[in-house]
Amino acid sequence: MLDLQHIRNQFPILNQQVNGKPLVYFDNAATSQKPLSVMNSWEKYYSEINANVHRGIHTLSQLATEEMELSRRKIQKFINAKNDFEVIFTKGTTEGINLIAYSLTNLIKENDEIIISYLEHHSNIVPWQMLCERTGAKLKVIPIDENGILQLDFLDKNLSEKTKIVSVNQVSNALGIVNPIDEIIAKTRANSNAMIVIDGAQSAPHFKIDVQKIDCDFFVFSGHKMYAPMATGILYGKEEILRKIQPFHGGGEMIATCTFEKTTYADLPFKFEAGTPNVGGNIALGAAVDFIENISHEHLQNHENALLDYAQKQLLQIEGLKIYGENAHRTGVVSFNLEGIGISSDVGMILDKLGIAVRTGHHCTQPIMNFFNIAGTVRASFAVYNTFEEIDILFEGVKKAQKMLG
Ligand code: 7TS
Repeated sequence: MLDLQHIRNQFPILNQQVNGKPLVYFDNAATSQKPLSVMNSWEKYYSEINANVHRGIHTLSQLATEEMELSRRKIQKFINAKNDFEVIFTKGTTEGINLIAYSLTNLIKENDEIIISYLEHHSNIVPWQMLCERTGAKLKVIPIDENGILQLDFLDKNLSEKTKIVSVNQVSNALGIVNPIDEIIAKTRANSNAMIVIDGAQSAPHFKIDVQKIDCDFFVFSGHKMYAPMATGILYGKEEILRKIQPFHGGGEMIATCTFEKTTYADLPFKFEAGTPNVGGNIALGAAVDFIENISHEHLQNHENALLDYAQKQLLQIEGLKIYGENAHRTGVVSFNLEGIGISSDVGMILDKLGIAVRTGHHCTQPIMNFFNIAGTVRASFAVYNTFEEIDILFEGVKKAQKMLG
């Protein structure tokens, strides 16, 4: 069993009043709160170690380098990458996907095809559109049904030797739907030579990730959604492909030799890590991995699934409340609207007055909102420190909002 009070004690931010009410933080899909161990790791780095990495022979620089590389190895184990140099520090999922899309430019030609899905966050749409603009490639989109479930027969009809990239998320941020990436990857491997990119922004905080078992070519996620500081993230890439593709940013640290005539690039992972990295953040991301592993994925997931089941059961008692993706396999998110209340932020504002933090609007997934013909939803998203009592507070809050706005 999870010792919830012990866990909550590690998140001092939760222990406060907002608008005169105890804070109920249900905006974890946007960013999670940070435990003391992560904050202590950050503080220790800046108060005892701070120095630039990979470039100094002095003691602090070596210490900073050791700590950051230790964190890289923790993350390697966390996602079961074969090699630590396949783990590249980024500032988040957005940067990771942009890096891949840019670095693949030379391998993509006119009329090649890139497949994404209807459930993607804008950051798994726009970088591919930009790649299409640079190269003349075409973007294709796996459709969804009214439950938000991906229609995979689309892949049977559309995968071909023209398909060069398939990029999908493992969990949808707007609806919480868990996508069948095993099936998507199996179909892709069987019917094309496409590279497979998995956006794990909403899965890495919840699931055990095994990139070798998944057999993806790239896996990207954000540290700040899994208890680590802002502007941290990871791009995993298979060695063979990382060696083949061009760097994203040019500059310090990513070169082997540099003359005005020609520059050769550093080995992995440094080829993709130009400039001074977020050393303190990258080290604290290792502390966030420790935090999750100390709880264990099993406990974390059991608790989060129980929260979701309870939230859904409670909210569905409210007449006129519609949950999007209600019948799909979901994790961590409940996304809903109240009949007759078209502006989700009106509900969000009332909930805020009650101390409840939810996200409202399109959640950077406008195509999903267009599909359902809505401007946005109210989204409550859960983390390991959330409680059933907090869901009761949400339930009462939504009923109150309905009364006030109805
Ligand atoms: N992909 C998915 C599936 C996401 O949920 C997000 C962020 C991103 C990519 C981008 O991550 P970033 O860390 O680079 O910003 N999603 C959300 C959200 O749902 N609310 O705020 C940010």
